[in-house]
Amino acid sequence: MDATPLVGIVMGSTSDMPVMEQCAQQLEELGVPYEMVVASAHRQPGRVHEWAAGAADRGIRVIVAAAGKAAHLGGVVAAYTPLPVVTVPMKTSDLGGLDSLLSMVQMPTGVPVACVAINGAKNAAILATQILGTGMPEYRERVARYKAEMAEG
Ligand code: RP5
Repeated sequence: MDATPLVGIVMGSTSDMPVMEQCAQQLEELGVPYEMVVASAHRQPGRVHEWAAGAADRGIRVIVAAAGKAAHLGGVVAAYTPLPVVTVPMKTSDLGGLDSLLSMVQMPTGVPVACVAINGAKNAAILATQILGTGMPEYRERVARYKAEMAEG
């Protein structure tokens, strides 16, 4: 998409990409411009800092952060930005994603993140669009249309 990205998707590893492509696909279907990067909180903390700290100034309005195992990415991103952060816990081979889920939701007071289901990449896209819709009526309309289509079955 050519328009300035409104949603920033960040994930901890290229191994998260097959799941997070579903988030990108859903944003495309809703007509939301996005950018997508791989940056690990543990392996590339400097890259995460730079990306998250500059996101708001680049025009990003909502961040979606996906990671697995000791999934600190969403929390670290939230530490560096005033933007809302929606996290996606990745399903893992050892603990089924419960490790990712608990790592994400148990944030300390003062630094909240939202969290969707394990591998809930599509829902992260819809929630991000709903957040955009609070201030941008065209996105509220698109979510309303999406819900109406779901109701029709
Ligand atoms: C996390 O560790 C990533 O988000 C990924 O879900 C998990 C495994 O990463 P790889 O070892 O596949 O790179 O940081």
